[in-house]
Amino acid sequence: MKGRLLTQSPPRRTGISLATRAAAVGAVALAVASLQPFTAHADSRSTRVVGGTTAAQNEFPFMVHLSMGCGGALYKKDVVLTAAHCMDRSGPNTGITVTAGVNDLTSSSAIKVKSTKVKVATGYDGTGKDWALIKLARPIDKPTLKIATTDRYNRGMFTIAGWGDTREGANTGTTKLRKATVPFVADRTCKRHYGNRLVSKEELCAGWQSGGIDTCQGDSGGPMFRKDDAGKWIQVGIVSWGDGCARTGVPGVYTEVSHFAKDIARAANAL
Ligand code: 4AZ
Repeated sequence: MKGRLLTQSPPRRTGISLATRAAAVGAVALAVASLQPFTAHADSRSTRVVGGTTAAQNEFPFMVHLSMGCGGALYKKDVVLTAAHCMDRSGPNTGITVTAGVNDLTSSSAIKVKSTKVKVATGYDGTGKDWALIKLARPIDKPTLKIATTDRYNRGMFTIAGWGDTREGANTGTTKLRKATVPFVADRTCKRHYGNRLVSKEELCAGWQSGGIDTCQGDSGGPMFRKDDAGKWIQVGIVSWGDGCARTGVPGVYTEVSHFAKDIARAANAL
């Protein structure tokens, strides 16, 4: 068991929900309040926020669940991109079971594949650089999720998905994959709450000023994504941390994937 959201506080983080939680399965908090973005997003709210709904089967076919209670996304057919804080260390690792191909983790049609190796971001120490790759024992025949290689998609509305808690402190996770929509929050705005705990070059924030919709414990490692200009899903974030879940004025913090895109590509080729 590992992970900031699961069992341990990382060095220098003081986030409440990161503190001392027992293992739980990921999810999306969805107490739906009156939604307001931190900055004007005009009409987006009624039409795009579907906060806290169950995802449709095959809606996010790149989405995977990890046995220690984290999420992830298929970066290659045999490589999962997740959060460093969900992993113990780099090296051989046959102890992770990756579940794919289903919304319902209890489904008998779930594809389950073991890990063979883990690569944690070089220099990861609990602050920033929260990404890791898992090599799988065999490829999974599902679509991969491409990652953002420039910052052009670090804006707008994002989809979050996971099997984590549906409210802060629940510690249960969910059996069925849930999804929600959250708007980008600028670093400067995010720092109103987090101050210099936010590593702004390496992290990006998302959430509604009014709270109510967010990732939560057990969603860690899962992707935050949006459509690119061609209408294809593209990953912009990795669920990383936050102070609690879905609190008013407290965005979720995500690894800024575009900042690490080259490192991730290199590491995947070397896995
Ligand atoms: C966690 O503990 C966690 N609200 C994940 C995301 C957020 C907070 C906590 C963001 O895994």
